[in-house]
Amino acid sequence: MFKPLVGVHYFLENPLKIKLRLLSPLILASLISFPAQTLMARTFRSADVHSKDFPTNMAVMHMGEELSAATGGKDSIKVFGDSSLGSEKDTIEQVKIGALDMVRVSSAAFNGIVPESSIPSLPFLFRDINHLRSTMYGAQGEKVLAGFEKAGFIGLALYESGARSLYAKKPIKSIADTKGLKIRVIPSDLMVGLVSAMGASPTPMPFAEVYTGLKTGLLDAAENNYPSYDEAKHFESAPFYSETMHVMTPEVLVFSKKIWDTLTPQEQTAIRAAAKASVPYYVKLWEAKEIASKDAVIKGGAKIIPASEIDRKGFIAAEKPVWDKFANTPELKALVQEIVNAK
Ligand code: BDP
Repeated sequence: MFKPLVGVHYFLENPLKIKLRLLSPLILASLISFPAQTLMARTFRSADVHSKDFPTNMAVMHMGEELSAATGGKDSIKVFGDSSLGSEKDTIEQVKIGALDMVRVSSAAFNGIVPESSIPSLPFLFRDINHLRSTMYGAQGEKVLAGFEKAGFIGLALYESGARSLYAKKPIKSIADTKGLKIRVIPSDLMVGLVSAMGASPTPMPFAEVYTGLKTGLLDAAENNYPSYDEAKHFESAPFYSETMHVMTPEVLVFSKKIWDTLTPQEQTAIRAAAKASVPYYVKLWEAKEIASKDAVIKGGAKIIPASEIDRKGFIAAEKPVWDKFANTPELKALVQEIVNAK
């Protein structure tokens, strides 16, 4: 039987290391005596749980092209999708210690690390997608991103992720229908609190494990937007998608502060600009993906319970305590108020 060489993957995924190995000790020594960033081409590695053709990854690849153009080919980005570098929690830890350059995750994955990241995850905060866009792509989004620096991350961009809704093995129309259900959540205190407030039983676990969790019956339900429900084939075992639209948690793209501090100011500016340029590119892809995924899950056998059949008021009332628990400082409360007041 064919046995893959252990080293092959390593080399394929570490082009910089290969290049270093090919250099003679003499050249290597002379390189080390110069500031590395002025000499070496750099390929920043970025992780994601989604597949290569998902809008988040296409946006980061687009950012890589912009960055490469801005730096005359010196800096570029390589995306590692499909949780190949680990769960969101694992990859955040790698970015923190500088073992990985970048990661794109749900901002909920940062809730326990960056208090500001909890604000856009407050249940029923945004009235609709335009409310999210006018705030998260504006001044309030910048405040959320600025919060990452204290925790050792450079917040580069937020990307909308539509609304997350509950899906289960039975239709859910009101809070009474969630009682006692084992519902998977992103590992985050806020998401645990959100599902507990429904009277259900939250089960935090990484995205890549949810498919099996639903299939084996370890989970009764989960919650996500149409594109993730479609991509991960969760509709196969949880075919009732109830448009509760309880949260509009955005995605976040972050850079390792440890590595950032070794870059030149010009590189930092180019990275920030390329990240910002990827947002409108992403939004177009995302809008098309939401429509295509809704069609795909219906074709795959999912039954949609539309928003008009959901007792939204009942859910909103139950979720009020979550706001008080997570918007728990004067600064965070002020940020919530700014968002609520925004057009
Ligand atoms: C998706 C996000 C992804 C999360 C996933 C989840 O794009 O970052 O990992 O939800 O539920 O919508 O874990």
